[in-house]
Amino acid sequence: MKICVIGLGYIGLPTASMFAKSGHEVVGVDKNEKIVDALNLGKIIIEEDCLDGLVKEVVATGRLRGSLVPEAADAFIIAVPTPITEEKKADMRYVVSAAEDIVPYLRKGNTVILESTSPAGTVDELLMPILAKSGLAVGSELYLGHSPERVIPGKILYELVHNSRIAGGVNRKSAEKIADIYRCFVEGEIYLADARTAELCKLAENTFRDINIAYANELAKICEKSGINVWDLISLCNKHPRVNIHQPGPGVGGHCIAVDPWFIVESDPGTARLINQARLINDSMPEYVAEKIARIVADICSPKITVLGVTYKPDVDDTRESPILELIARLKAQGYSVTAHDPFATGFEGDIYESAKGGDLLVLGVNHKQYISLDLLRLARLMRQPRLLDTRNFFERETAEKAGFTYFLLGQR
Ligand code: SAJ
Repeated sequence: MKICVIGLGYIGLPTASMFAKSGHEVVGVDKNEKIVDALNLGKIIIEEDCLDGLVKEVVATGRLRGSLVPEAADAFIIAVPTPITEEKKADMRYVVSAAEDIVPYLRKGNTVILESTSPAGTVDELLMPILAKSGLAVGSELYLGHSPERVIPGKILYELVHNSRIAGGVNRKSAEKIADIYRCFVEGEIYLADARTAELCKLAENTFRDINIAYANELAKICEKSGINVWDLISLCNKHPRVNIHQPGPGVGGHCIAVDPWFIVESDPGTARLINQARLINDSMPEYVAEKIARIVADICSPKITVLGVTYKPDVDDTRESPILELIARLKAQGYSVTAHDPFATGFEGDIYESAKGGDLLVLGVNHKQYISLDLLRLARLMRQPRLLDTRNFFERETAEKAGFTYFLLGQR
């Protein structure tokens, strides 16, 4: 089978590579020349576990190549971004453009699959009219549907294979065609559904996580007022066989959980009140942490702050919607001198010990694994006022205090 994957980002590229590894001929299409050129050299410009080796292998076999424009194929997979506008509405322009771009190449018997996370109704109301311009009857001559990705950055290749998947079609035949296409590498179950259910399913999964995290963040605020340690509280609550409260933190970032719930709110704002509130609670966290920092350094003249971690979560290079970047912007706006370090994010790789020298507060924003080996004793000695705010319950209070830090924890007074 020849498969054309439109969009070579965090989802499109791994998916294209898995199809190629399974023996299909795959053309990866992207408008970004840098991505296409790198791909044709067997290289990648994003960080994802084991992806570089896989891409190198499938490009070397000739099964995957990059192109700036689509080509005729048996199946087309659209995996382009669906960002959010300032007004918290889904920006569907990349999906529209990808769909328009493939119309001239569509042939009878082709399958078109939308993978990009999209508001419910996108396939039926947005894609179908565009693809119908091919002259093919959608559902009988052209199969169409939505099969959302569910993979977690950092473990994308493992989860592509092992997670279950939903194949949502505009009709049963389309859903079956979609399921058949993914079966070459998906070892999890593939469940058939209609396209609209598949679309909302993806949004509802990420919204579940957003609401759960909002609950944890709200508990953190309650605990800070009442002298309870929220991390101990949640850990004890989670001993209950039917309770699984997520972790609080400085906010929810990334291109999925911080965005997708808004797609539900957008389509039914009057009803989606809990979903809306959860988003607001999670979005309030950078400001909440900035206020806590202001209290911690209130007695220091011209405080110097070093932030550890700027990505949206640990051990990835992605800074999209990162709450830490927002926190840093707020701290700078408050007039503090702020430096930031991150081992993965471009432009933040400097020396932590150098940045902390003469500083007053270290803020652990992202719990990257490699921060475990930080020499806290050395850091404390280098600083003017060794204070540490841990937003992730990453360090042990006792260890930090022994090293000479005054330790502050998000979710505890
Ligand atoms: N976070 C918390 N507390 C937690 C868990 C996460 O504050 O207990 C924060 C993280 O620090 C991060 C944000 O939430 O800023 C999102 O991180 P994540 O690890 O929860 O999720 P993503 O965005 O990397 O991936 C999610 C996953 N969805 C679910 O787990 C329901 C993944 O399976 C989806 O495929 C992905 O979104 C996507 O592409 O939609």
